[in-house]
Amino acid sequence: MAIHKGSSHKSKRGLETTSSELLVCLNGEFVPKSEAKISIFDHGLLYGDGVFEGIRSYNGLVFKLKEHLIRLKESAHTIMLKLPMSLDQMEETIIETLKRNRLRDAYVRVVVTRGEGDLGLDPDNCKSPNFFVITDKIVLYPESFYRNGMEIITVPTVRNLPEAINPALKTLNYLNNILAKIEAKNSNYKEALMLNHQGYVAECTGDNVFIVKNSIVQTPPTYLGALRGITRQAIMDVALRNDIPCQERILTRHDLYNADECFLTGTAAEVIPVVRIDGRQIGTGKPGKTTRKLMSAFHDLTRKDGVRYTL
Ligand code: PXG
Repeated sequence: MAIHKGSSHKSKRGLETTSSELLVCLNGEFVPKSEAKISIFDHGLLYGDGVFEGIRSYNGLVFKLKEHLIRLKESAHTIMLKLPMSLDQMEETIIETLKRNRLRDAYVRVVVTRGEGDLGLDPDNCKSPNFFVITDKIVLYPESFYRNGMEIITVPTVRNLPEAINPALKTLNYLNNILAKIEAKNSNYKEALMLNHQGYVAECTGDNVFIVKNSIVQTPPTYLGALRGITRQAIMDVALRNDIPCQERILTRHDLYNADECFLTGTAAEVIPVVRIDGRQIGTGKPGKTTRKLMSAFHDLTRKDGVRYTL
């Protein structure tokens, strides 16, 4: 990891250590990754009962930090999980973790679990939530996908029903997405297109989906079963600022197959062109002009917008 050589920290046992091991923040304490442990009775592990966020920092700027923390707070509120600290304190903790690891460019994972309980589901038996922050790197897709575009496939697993586990919630319960990912990987694809229970396009396992048709950028409304992606919103804002019309529209697979362009958005993936879906070529089969323009505008935005920190 990118901790500078000779960085020192106090471990849980109070020993001063010198290591290049990643430091994580667990319930307010900075500990080496190998010492960060939580109970096997934690309901986050036993039941996927908890919430999380994935955030990026670019060159010492944390992108859309407030938006991510608000989404975390809202997910927690809906599952009646009380966050263990204020959003301002969380912000400080995230920045401090980045600094301690001397990371200017990083992927940040923020997790709040229901905490340690007993073997029953009842969340009231969990005394206090566990909160941790991991700052690391993430590489989801090879560089060539960004240059040449990627291929995706529709999978049989449908996106969770909004009336069951609403996909707007970013909870630790990701099995719906993981099952879809497994189905894509079984067919040698790296990402899956997920439909909702009515057969409309919802999103991918870890990314929102967009098309461009007749110069109009379109993405499914989130009520059809998609996360309100922070990158999705950033792209919609960027499009409008660049005078590119952008709409939320109910989309079918037919709309995607016959789009001029298609791309996915996500914190980890950023903006990635899609050139083939279920064996159908999209547009020219190469990343489209609007997609490339949005990729570049998004890149510029991440270099100038965000919460600044210095190492
Ligand atoms: N939809 C889903 C289901 C997601 O999990 C996004 C869209 C994009 O949202 P943001 O706010 O990041 O623009 C996500 C987030 C992975 C992985 O390994 C992906 C996400 C989260 C955690 C892991 O692919 N994507």
